[in-house]
Amino acid sequence: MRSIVVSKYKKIVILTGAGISAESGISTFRAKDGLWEKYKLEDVATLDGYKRDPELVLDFYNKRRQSFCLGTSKPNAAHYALAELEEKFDGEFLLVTQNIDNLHEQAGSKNVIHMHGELLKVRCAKTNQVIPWTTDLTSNDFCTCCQYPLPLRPHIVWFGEMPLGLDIIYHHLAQADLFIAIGTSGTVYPAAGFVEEAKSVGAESIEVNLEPSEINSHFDILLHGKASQLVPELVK
Ligand code: BJW
Repeated sequence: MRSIVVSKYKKIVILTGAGISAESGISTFRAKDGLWEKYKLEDVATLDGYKRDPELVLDFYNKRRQSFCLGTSKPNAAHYALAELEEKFDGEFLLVTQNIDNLHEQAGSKNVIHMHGELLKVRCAKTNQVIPWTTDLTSNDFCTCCQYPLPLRPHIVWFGEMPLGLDIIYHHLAQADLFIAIGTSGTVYPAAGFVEEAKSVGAESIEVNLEPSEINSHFDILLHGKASQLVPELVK
């Protein structure tokens, strides 16, 4: 496989999804043995689900916080290759991840937007004040920013909620000359629409995924296989 000539580009936007962390031992969502086979999406990834059964939702995120961020999950070669690319690239570089783990940061990436939130943060349901958080979250944990404290909720973007950092993301997409999507099925919007935004301003687009995504026809170049092998080869 030929690698990209990085010096050809001035503004790179990279989008990552669950597939980039799969080889670090983190389950994806839509695989046969993925998270949505074990949990009902509407129970654990919606505000209604959280209101119905907060304990179930807190437990879902507590377990994942312990194992992905504070446990044995470590970045793989794809995470490290993106951190090295950012380090050596002279132009503007933005890494947008849909993942809530911190493996990009552990690998050394700097300019990262977690558009679906982060496991290592919680927020006040009333003021949206965000607080770093490393322990289990319980329904007895209250924020201290309100006059009448409310329970803290996971800092996660559930279905029907507005993803984070969209202004910055669309600003970068509007100027991008290279867009790469890695390890994402292309089923969840608005992230699945980013490739069309980038293409509309003439950016080159590359998909790196185990299999063709739902939106593969929008990409100029398709690379199908494991991220840990393809990403280091692509950006070396
Ligand atoms: C490998 C690999 C290896 C494996 N190497 N690859 C109808 C039409 C359009 C939109 C909507 C609609 N109805 C509702 C909507 C909106 C909705 C939506 O998109 N729904 C769809 C299901 C249709 N979206 C929202 O509600 C979002 N908010 C929103 O739209 O706000 C309004 C708005 C309006 C206008 C502009 C902007 C905004 C919020 C979405 C929140 C998503 N939340 C979740 C859960 C929270 C986080 C968590 O608990 O972890 O985020 S859902 C889940 O899916 C998670 C992920 O970030 C997200 C994406 O999944 P991802 O990363 O693609 O994972 P998979 O498993 O699907 O795919 C992994 C891929 O990797 C596979 O293809 C594998 O092959 C591959 N792979 N191993 C390389 N080793």
